[in-house]
Amino acid sequence: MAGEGDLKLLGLLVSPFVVRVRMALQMKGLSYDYIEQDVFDKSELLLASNPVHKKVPVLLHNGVPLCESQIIVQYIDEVWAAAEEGSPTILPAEPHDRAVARFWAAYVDDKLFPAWIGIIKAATEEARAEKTSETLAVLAQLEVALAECSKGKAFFAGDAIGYLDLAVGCNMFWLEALRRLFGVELLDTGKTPLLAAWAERFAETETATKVVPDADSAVEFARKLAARFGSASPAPVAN
Ligand SMILES: N[C@@H](CCC(=O)N[C@@H](CS)C(=O)NCC(=O)O)C(=O)O
Repeated sequence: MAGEGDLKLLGLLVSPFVVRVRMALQMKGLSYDYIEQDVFDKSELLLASNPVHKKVPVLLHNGVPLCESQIIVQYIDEVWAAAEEGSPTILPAEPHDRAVARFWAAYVDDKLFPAWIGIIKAATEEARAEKTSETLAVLAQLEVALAECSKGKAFFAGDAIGYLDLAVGCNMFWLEALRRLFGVELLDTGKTPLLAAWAERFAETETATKVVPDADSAVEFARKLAARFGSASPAPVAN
């Protein structure tokens, strides 16, 4: 697409936060240079671009860094708002719907990510079971949010994916990785039928198929993380 200026994304392929931003860039049809980072040995560019948190993603727009995935997605949506014909909007048009989408996206980052990453980092099987229950409780809450936000349509945002779909959806390949690693069934068609069906539809969207990495790469990264955190050994891998 013409006119976007120079875009560079500092990322980590398996980071849900990076996947979120890549999905937003994909939705807007923006091209960018992707620069993979080693989060265990941070580059000078990353440290200089995100001196406060020192985390990925960082979007460099004409050399100016933007940090925090939700803020970056909102920035992308604002800067390239209907800039090109046919480019979708990511946040809802109505202020109340925008506020609700932001509320649940904040909930996802506050509750869902810490719960499922805790399954990997758990030092004991008891701690892992606790984090599994915590993840299931958050997903049950998101089942209610999906029913309310979608109003019976296919996605949180309605007929097409939007802000909250990206916020939740970027975590889904990790839930599959956790199933393969620990045998935990987190997306249960019995317990959260709407969310399970939504996750299948989301995975089939062009945005997800173009951007979301394979769960195997998350499995591999999780093994590295578990070794670093001295976590309890993973159960035999379930395929
Ligand atoms: N709230 C941040 C979270 C970003 C984040 O946690 N990134 C991780 C990778 S998934 C990272 O860079 N970790 C490096 C570190 O913690 O030192 C966002 O939404 O962008």
